[in-house]
Amino acid sequence: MKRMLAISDVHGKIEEFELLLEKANYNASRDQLILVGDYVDRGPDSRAVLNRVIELKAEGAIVLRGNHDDMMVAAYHNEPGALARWEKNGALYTLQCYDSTIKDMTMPDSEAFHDHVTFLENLDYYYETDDYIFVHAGVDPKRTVEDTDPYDLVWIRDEFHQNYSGTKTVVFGHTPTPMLNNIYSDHTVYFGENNIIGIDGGAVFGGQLNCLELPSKKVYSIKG
Ligand SMILES: [Mn+2]
Repeated sequence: MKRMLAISDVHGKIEEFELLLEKANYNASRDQLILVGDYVDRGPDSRAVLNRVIELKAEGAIVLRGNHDDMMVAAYHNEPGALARWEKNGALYTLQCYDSTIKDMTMPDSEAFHDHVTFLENLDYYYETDDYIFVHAGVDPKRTVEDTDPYDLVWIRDEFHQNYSGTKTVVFGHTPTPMLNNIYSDHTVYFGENNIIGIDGGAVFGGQLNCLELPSKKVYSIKG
């Protein structure tokens, strides 16, 4: 049986991402890598992360969407309010990876940017196996994952964390684990009693990038 390796919320941290794949000894022919969204914003090189994620997908990784990825797609298509919302969430660093002269929220006139948006908008929101659901933020606890609004799949927090009661284990990112562990300095993976596993170690906020190995529940991590 293949190892499953789940990583979330890379947020432009290309160096830490590469180190983590190495530390977990990731091998595309032996392992199933599952990336749980939020490749862009806040960190130093979202463009490099997306280039790497595109390669990893071509080699067999399952690549899911996060709320930051969704915000980038919505801003590109000039949806109402999307630009202001994305700006508040660290977008300027992302835009400057494509055009270093950008000082406001101008969309880069760049083929790479266009290609990356196209890549992101074609990603799935969740991946389900017999035992697990992988999703960026969580599921609506009153619904099945397939009936959960995509908005909730990438944004939900407490309602899911507190009320999920399904039999499949949900592996998610989005909410940094200090908030789940209820200890400000604890960036380790959160194993909830209600079959939920939070893996976002808040690397971009001075925490760590985590990789959860399944079914062993072993964790690899790199300091952010
Ligand atoms: Mn997120």
